[in-house]
Amino acid sequence: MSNKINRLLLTGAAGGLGRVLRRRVADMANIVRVSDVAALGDAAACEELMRCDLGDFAGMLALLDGVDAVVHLGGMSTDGPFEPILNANIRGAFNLYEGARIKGVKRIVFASSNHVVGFHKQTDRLDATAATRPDGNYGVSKAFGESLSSFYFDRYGIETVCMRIGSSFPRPIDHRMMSTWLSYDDLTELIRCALFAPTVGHTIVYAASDNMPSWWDNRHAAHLGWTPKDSSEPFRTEVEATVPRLDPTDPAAMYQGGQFVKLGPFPPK
Ligand code: NAI
Ligand code: 15L
Repeated sequence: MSNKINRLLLTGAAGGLGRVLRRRVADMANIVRVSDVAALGDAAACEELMRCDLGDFAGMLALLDGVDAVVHLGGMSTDGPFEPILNANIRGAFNLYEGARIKGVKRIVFASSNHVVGFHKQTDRLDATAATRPDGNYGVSKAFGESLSSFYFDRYGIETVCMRIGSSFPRPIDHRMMSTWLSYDDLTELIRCALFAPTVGHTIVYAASDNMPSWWDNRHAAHLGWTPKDSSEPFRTEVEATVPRLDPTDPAAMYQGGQFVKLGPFPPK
């Protein structure tokens, strides 16, 4: 990839990260096509707005028309009943990759999640070869997206960087986030690396700032050239003084997925 994309599609642009990244990806492309099923507000000078449900294949084909690369944030972002996750995350991922194949899109940056490996212990240190151990319907749907993107690379050469995002919020607010926090600046630079590294193939990267203790090892993503600059450490005193510690036998304290490992079941209605 050169140093500016012509048309970049940002899905999930009305969400928490989408609203932050809309401004931050503006210097990465000549045109940013911003999309969501929800309202998107006013278009900035470089933006095209397109409302679309990720589960609608015809809508997806229109969304991908003329697009060179995608930052895919759209979808259900927490655990819950299967149907909405099926539509947004599973059918939505299929529509995106099949649409990308048809429309000739060459690279996708996929917002995966730490919940793909949520049932590994917090004492484990994982690299990209670790077995997936999803902690709910949501984690399973993100594992599907990772698997689908691997297939579309091997079969059709569409490159993907799967960002297993930890917790990307303004600041870490609990003990678990001391390990999982990802600052907005580090996320922005990871997306830049994922879009512009010469070759990414199919890469899995743990998207966390330079936190201690670290649960994740990015040796297999070194070719991205991404080095997180921020750390949860400056927030430690405040978190330790204000947030009670969980009992160490609480599954939320034992497993990387935290409270997600205790959610559900979600029986069909
Ligand atoms: P969010 O829930 O605030 O935003 C997701 C957006 O996707 C929303 O604007 C929603 O309207 C849109 N969406 C949902 N279903 C849709 C559908 N069927 N069609 C079109 N759009 C749909 O989530 P957030 O925090 O901004 O996260 C963005 C992405 O990053 C998500 O995919 C999430 O799973 C992933 N992620 C975020 C983490 C974080 O710490 N914020 C951690 C790990 C992963
Ligand atoms: C996620 O995957 C969610 O999208 C986000 O809302 C947080 O819950 C995050 O994981 C986390 O694990 O902190």
